[in-house]
Amino acid sequence: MDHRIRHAGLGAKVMTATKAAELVDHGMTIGMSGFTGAGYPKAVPQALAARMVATHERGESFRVRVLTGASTAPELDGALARADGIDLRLPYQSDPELRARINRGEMDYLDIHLSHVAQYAWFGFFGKLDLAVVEATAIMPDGRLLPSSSVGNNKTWLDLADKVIVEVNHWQPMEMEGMHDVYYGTALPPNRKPIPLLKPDDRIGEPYLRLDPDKVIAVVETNAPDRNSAFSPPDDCSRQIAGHLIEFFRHEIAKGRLSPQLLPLQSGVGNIANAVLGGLRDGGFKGLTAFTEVIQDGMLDLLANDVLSVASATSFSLSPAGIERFLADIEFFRKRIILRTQEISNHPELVRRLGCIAMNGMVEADIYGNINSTHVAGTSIINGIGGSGDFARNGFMSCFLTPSTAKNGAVSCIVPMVSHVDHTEHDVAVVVTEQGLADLRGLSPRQRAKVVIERCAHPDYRPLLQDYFNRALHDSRGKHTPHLLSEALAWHQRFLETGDMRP
Ligand code: 0RQ
Repeated sequence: MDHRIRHAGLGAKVMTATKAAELVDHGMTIGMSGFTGAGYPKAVPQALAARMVATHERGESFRVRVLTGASTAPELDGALARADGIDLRLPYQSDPELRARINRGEMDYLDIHLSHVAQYAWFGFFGKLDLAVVEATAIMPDGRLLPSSSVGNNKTWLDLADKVIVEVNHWQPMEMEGMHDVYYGTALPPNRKPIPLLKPDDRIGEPYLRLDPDKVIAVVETNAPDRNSAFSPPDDCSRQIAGHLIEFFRHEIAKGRLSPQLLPLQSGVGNIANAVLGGLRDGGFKGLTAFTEVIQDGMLDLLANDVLSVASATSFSLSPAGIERFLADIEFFRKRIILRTQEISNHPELVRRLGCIAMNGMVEADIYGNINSTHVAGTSIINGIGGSGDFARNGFMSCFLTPSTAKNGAVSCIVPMVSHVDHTEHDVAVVVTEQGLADLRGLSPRQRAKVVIERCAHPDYRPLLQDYFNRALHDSRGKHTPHLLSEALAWHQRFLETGDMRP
């Protein structure tokens, strides 16, 4: 028996992905592993997609409902979307093929807070979970799973599903053993108890996922890397955004509102987030912690340089260079990284208790501080809200970051009214662009509009925003949040009609 499948009964269930995919039926609701391109099943979804295509060619339907942790990769979301095999998908996604189908209205997509997914599944809000397809690094002698590069919602899928397919991926390093912390103390209302986590590095659970071996209908072996998307080095704009934020942190330390160790950091994905992390390193910060969702390259760097002492998350999202670095020093990183279920990594109770500093990208902000993180022109989704809302509402302070313009200047990311709201004005403390930083704490709507326009808008759009605001101050019927309703969304309409927000 292979050393990674140490349970005799489960060793007897090893089969090919094609055979395993034959056990999946049309109409099933399936919980799959995977979070930001890490730890997703690599073989069964592709075999399933092939079956779907063949079934559709016979004129029969074959579609399933797919629940994951967050985004996956071409082998899962891409393959199933191309096969027209997804009826409903939730939550966060980032696959171009899947996104195109969602935006053409060919399938349903449910964009919900990442911390809500597990509890909604337990509440029964998604119906019965027929099947779990979960990647693991190994199967332990007692049948428990050594998780792989993400934990996500795997605990919930394994507990709730009627049947389970395990993919054991030989590419995932065995040295990750001991890095995970799976908490089994969550109960349902009204029987919930406080979660006993007081510091980002507290371990409150077990390093393995429990699994009832009798539910397992197939074990499939793979040897395939995670998505591992490359990062481009931070550009000037990202570095300027990072610079404004770090200057602001220093100001807050000087004012005594933050200590030199700041508070546990939550950092979104992407190049701006990486630039902020790089800025903290270059700025001489030490002894910081992270309580976040995703460990990306910048976090490894901070851990290696002792800027960060510990990082708690639910998943990796590393570039090929980041993976090499992680593997080369895995003993070091295992002591400093804790991977938890996403209901714990993003838990509102913990985010509030620890006082996380939330830093996330956005699509656009309006002059009053409402944030759109997900939609272009109000109707086409990009990725989804992810965990940004879990941290924005509950953290110590919520910062949203974006270049001031998009599409080569044809779009202003500061607008009179956002075309879609993910984070309301009540959840937003700080807005940052390369132009500057708007500190919205304690400001009324009219005060906020003034600083957002002055500090964050691009000079091409600043006079237009100022003109809108001045006229709204004069002509708006209500003067608390002044708007010209017939004009508030006109910039988006102009972009749709002319490809440019400027008149
Ligand atoms: O599209 O590539 O076609 O040109 O949006 O924008 O500038 O590459 O920025 O990669 O940081 O993503 C909000 C999408 C930003 C991300 C978002 C277009 C732009 C480009 C991407 P193109 P950039 P980023 C942790 C927390 C929500 C989830 C979250 C996100 C594309 O940060 O998904 O925060 N956030 N999770 O051209 C039209 C505008 C635009 C615009 C940008 N105003 N109008 N298009 N774009 N601004 C992670 C998890 O939760 C898992």
